[in-house]
Amino acid sequence: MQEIRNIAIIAHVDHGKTTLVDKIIHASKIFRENQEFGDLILDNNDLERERGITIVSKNVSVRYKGIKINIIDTPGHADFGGEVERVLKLADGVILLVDAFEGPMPQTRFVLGKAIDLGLKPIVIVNKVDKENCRPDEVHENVFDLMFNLNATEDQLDFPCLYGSSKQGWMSTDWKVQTDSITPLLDAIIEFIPASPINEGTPQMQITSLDYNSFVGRIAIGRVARGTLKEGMQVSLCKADGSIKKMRIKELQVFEGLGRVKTDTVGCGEICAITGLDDFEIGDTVADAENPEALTRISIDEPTMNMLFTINNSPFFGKEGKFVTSRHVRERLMKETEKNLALKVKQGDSEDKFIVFGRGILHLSVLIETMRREGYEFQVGQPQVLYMDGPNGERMEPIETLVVDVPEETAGKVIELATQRKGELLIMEPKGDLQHLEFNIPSRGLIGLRSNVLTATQGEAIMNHRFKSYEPYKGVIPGRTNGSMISMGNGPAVPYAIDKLQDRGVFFIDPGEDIYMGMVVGEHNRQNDIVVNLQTSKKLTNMRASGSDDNVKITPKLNFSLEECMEYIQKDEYLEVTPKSLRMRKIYLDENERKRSERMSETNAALV
Ligand SMILES: Nc1nc2c(ncn2[C@@H]2O[C@H](COP(=O)(O)OP(=O)(O)OP(=O)(O)O)[C@@H](O)[C@H]2O)c(=O)[nH]1
Ligand SMILES: [Mg+2]
Repeated sequence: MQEIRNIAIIAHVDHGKTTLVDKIIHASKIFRENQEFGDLILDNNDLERERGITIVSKNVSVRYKGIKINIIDTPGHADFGGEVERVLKLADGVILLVDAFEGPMPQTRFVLGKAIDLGLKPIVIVNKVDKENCRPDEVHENVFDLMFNLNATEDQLDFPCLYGSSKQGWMSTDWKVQTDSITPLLDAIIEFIPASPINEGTPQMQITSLDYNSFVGRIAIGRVARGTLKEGMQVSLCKADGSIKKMRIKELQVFEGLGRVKTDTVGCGEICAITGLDDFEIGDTVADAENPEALTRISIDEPTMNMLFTINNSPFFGKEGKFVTSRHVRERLMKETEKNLALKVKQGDSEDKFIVFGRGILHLSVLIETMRREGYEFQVGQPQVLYMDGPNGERMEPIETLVVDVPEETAGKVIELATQRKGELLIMEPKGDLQHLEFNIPSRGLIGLRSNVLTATQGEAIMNHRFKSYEPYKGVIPGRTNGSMISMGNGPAVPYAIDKLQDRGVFFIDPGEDIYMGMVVGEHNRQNDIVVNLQTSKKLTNMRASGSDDNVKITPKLNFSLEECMEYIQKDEYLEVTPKSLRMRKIYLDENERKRSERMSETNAALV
């Protein structure tokens, strides 16, 4: 039987996982002359390419010295951490990549902790040693300390360590001795990662991820934990509620190179894809037809944030989107929950409102961006963190670890900003020529913090955070300090009118852009909201205009990304999302209605 090594590559975001997998695939060409590879880009969906991050984990497979190595590339961003936890179930060992300058970061700690708890053997790679100012030996030591603190076993602490550059395509046991290939890594995998165990008995496979193909429908992916699976075989599907369904395996595939190939038998230890199973969920076990035994279900991280999704009811409704009704939005959201496990959807207080729960801003923004690219048009509300009741009925809120690496001169400003938002400074130490700061901070406080920190540090700060735990409520955090400029009327914004209001704040719209009453067109430089008239043209007078009047100089608009808009909007505002535009608006477009609703909530507050 084919000897197999199943290995997952884990790391903090951007430490070079996907680049390394790329290089492994390229190197494997040398070992199998007849295989054809194009220029490989593993981050293959549009959003992944544009953002340069991995969103969903992917499997590839190479052969080296007669052994099949299944490699799982995982996402490094904290919002997709649940994905990593799941796919670690497919692996017998992990490659932990750590940036030779940055060292272990919050997500390194999280993914490594999970791998250690699962008893997986790690190989450590100190990556990016080609970078100037890197500190590989120190980083190696930091990794050891981290593992020790995470209660690694003797065997895990005795990890092999390689140094190298994924980008330049080399690995070595000594960072000062550059090699010309990544074969030292492949050798280490074969030597140190245990072969996938062969368990005899009736078949068992837990479904850990899924794929979709319009010809065959949903495809279940997992590792055979016991026995053998065969094409055409009758199996039982053990579901979450304890029920068991009989079904038949239509087709089996295993991973080979960048794709999958059809096969008739899959032995124990191999990762495979099954078609023909319908109505399965991630976590279900494919088991023996006669004597089904379910494997322990995978626990998924609970959401920490939610957002209202609703149909677009702005005056521009239906102008730019293809799918606009509440039925469209509902069906799309429900479909997403099938594969996006950390995501939950609940019906809101009316037919056209949905509360979507996720793991963070990026988790939700990837969904929003995907939907708008598919042609959906809808609105979202201000992101809300999820509170919980503590053991004594007290209010508990999500707290995160925030890490900021920043040039020394601006460290003070970052500390000030974080402290204003109830951040608690835990660590402050030099790291190369940067200051390394670590805080505990409420998730609430993080919303909108990134843009403030980047402004305060001229874009020099590197900021990362990850959920830590629920802790007692830390008290009120002051919100955005600036009010909104709100359009009074409908129609294109007249350049002259914008020009006249430039000293009142910054605009989010271009001159001539079509706007509507109640739309947020800019940020007021004071705390309160103001209503502005952008449809007025210059008054015609008998006085001769001085020449300069006609050459209106308008500061370019402030262009917010989707995440910036999500973090910017206030409680009484919506973000209108269409395939073409992002517009911020007041929930009540009419000023009088806004005032009435404000008075109502004040009265309610007074009554409580
Ligand atoms: N200098 C240097 N840059 C590298 C090296 N490896 C990767 N990079 C760069 O680091 C960036 C991130 O690389 P990726 O391979 O996408 O990182 P990743 O770990 O897959 O990131 P996520 O999937 O988002 O967690 C890219 O710009 C790479 O070119 C390296 O060895 N040296
Ligand atoms: Mg990646």
